[in-house]
Amino acid sequence: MNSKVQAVLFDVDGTLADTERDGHRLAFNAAFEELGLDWNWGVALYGELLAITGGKERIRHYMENHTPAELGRSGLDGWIAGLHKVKTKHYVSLLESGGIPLRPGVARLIRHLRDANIKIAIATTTTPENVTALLKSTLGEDSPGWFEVIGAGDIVRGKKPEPDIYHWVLDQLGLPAQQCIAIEDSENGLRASLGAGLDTVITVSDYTRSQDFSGAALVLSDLGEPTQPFAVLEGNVPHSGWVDTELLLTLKDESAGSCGIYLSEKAVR
Ligand code: XBP
Ligand code: MG
Repeated sequence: MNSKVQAVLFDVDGTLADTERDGHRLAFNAAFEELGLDWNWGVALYGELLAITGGKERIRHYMENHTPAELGRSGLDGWIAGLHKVKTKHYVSLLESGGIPLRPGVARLIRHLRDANIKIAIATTTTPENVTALLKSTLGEDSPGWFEVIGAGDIVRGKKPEPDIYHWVLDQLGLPAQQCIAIEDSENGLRASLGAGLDTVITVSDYTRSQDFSGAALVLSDLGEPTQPFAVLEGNVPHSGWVDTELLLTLKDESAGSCGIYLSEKAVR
């Protein structure tokens, strides 16, 4: 065992599952409809809006840029919070209907980390209920309890790309960043994890593929499966394969003094 890797911190949206285009976006639109708003966020517009992390912050940003007259509503903060609550209701029910699967390699990696007694944690911008619903619908009722720490939503003041949520999770874990690894899918997420000093593996998603991932330890298509190896988009990996427990345990190479990722013998067989 490598004592230098004590925990893996997972982002949620885009990393555990492709939740944005056919999940959050649809839930926002359903909430707009329920409240009688004639707003509709198409796929391309939503891609632009993703630059703003956090649903409430995204709604406000949309209003500032597309419906500025609406900003004059009295009790604007409360109104946005109410709209966002309706959105969360729709999103959770979409997840509960089994609408969104985990990305390749996610369930397998989580299982391997647990088997290896490496702690797992969540560091996300999304609302806590969304995390619980996604985990339960994909990994089972008891799966939220597998995570040592779940850091989500408004628990910190600054959402990604601010590093606050990663600092909070590390603090709760009682571990230094040097002993942990983050897995992210977006530039905002990477800025946050790097800001907290975490070596970070990126698995790109459709909305994030062309973003700037400089500073990442490795950029992959996904975590890979034995039957569906990852593609390496940036960084040095001796062979294509899949991220597994042993691979992550060797992520930090003390002798190199920098971050490296290697395929274990098991992984390349
Ligand atoms: C992604 C986000 C979230 C979701 C929407 O978070 O920015 O805002 O798009 O969720 P991450 P809420 O990649 O950090 O998981 O509406 O609940 O904010
Ligand atoms: Mg993400």
